[in-house]
Amino acid sequence: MTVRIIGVPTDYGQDRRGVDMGPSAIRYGGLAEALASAGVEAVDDGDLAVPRAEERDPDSRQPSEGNAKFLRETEEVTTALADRVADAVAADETPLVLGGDHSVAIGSLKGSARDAEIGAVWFDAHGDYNTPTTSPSGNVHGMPLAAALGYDDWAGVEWANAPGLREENVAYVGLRALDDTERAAIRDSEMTAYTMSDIDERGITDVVGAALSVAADGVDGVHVSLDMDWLDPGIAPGVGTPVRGGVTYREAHHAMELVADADAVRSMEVVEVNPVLDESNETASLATELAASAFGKRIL
Ligand code: 5AB
Ligand code: MN
Ligand code: MN
Ligand code: MN
Repeated sequence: MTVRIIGVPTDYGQDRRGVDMGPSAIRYGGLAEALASAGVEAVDDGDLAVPRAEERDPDSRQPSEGNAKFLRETEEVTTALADRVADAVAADETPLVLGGDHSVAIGSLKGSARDAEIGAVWFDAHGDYNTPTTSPSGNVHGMPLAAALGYDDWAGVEWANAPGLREENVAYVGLRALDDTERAAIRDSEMTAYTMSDIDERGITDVVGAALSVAADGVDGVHVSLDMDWLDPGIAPGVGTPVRGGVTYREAHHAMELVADADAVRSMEVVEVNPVLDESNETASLATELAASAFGKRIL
């Protein structure tokens, strides 16, 4: 297997500056060595060019697009990313996208779903199912799944949709912080949602196995989206929107080992690492370990 690393140093999707340094921190945290230890060949494409936020206006949005900030920039970045992801998949490689904030998922999903049907497993504390109208913050990192699925008024924003992804093939793992409108929308949707309570009750093995089955059912491959705030902030402090009560170090590794075992990964992203908020780069280096597990690293 060849893994194609694509860095996306963007923070247009959220307010906590610093997440744009994520790709650099993850590489510094030992990504190349971690992937080598998993026995995969990795090719690093470097970073996408992202315009500097200081020169851009957060209000550069169109009225029809509600409160979403930096939508033009997000379109620019995710459209370029989608091409890079689609090229990697077409070359029989597995793209590994390094965020940046979670808005990059719009590009990963579009690229992975180009001329294909895909599913997605969303490892996150959050639902990321807001729209420019329902979002309490206006931050696009809280909206990428709704954008890709064309939910509600995102449907009018054609560039963000990934037609090859259907709600029926999306599974959340580890939810614990939802906005009220978002909760209602997820309940109404055809997505499968496993919360932290489900993990408490059924265990990580059962929940992740079920999520992978939902995502892989009848599709060409699965996109794995790993938001580092999925983990407990005690072990992953370097994120912009930490929420107590996340998965443990062992649960996270085991989940990624199950991802590798499922042998269905078409594309993957690791997002929301913010080195400015991190402690000794531990969140970034944990991200590299989890990527290695997802690509097949084993203890023995
Ligand atoms: B993340 C919140 N729901 O929409 C919003 O880290 C938080 O990509 C979103 O999961 C968190 O602003 C987005 C309050
Ligand atoms: Mn999150
Ligand atoms: Mn997220
Ligand atoms: Mn976040």
